[in-house]
Amino acid sequence: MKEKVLKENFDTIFEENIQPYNELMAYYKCAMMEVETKFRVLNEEFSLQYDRNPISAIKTRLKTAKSIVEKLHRYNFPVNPESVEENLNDVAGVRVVCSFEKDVYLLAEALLSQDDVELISKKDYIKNPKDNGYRSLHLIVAVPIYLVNEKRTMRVEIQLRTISMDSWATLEHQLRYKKNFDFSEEMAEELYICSKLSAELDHKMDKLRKMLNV
Ligand code: 0O2
Repeated sequence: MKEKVLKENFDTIFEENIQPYNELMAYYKCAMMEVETKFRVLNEEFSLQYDRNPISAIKTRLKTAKSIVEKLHRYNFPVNPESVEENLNDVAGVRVVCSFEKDVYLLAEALLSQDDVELISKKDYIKNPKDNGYRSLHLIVAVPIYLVNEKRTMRVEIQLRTISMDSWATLEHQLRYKKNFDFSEEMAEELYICSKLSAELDHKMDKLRKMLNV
């Protein structure tokens, strides 16, 4: 039954509302590109200032229609393009992998100080890691995109993390996916210990950064 309802809504979003849905996805893609460019510009400027790159990698992703529909269902929101825009913050995602923990905060601050970037919400899982050990700085921002005849404001989810936070999260995600969310207590404990080691690595690398004054 649940499968059937999901499929019907999936068809609705795809077949009856294909045009507005496609348009909305194009707007999210533009917003994602805007945010990515802002980070690339900051990286250029910072690399001149500090003679090193604060950004190691930038990854972008648009949520698939399937996971959009699943999320709307999970929170009992209506399944239509208006509801996507009103209720979901993470359709467009930008992940910024930084060299050092300090860079995470420098970049977040620099982005948020731009007058066309509005902060909607912030979750600091670096200062307050999740119970499983997950660390990252999450921002939801609203940015303008300029179309031929209008200006629209779109929300983008930004995840900023260090290389070591990123490798922990990537591997944890892979393992969780394989185990279908069902970690034994022992495995969860091992992963937690790994996250502590990853935090220690960040702190040691940061000490070296400070010693070199970069
Ligand atoms: P994907 O495919 O990366 O997008 P919700 O968005 O409803 O799940 P909330 O509280 O708004 O809930 O989300 P939160 O905690 O800010 O984090 C959402 C995203 O952060 C996740 O997106 C992951 O990308 C990442 N994340 C959060 N917790 C963990 C974790 O424990 N391990 C890993 N590896 N990543 C995490 P999605 O939608 O799950 O997936």
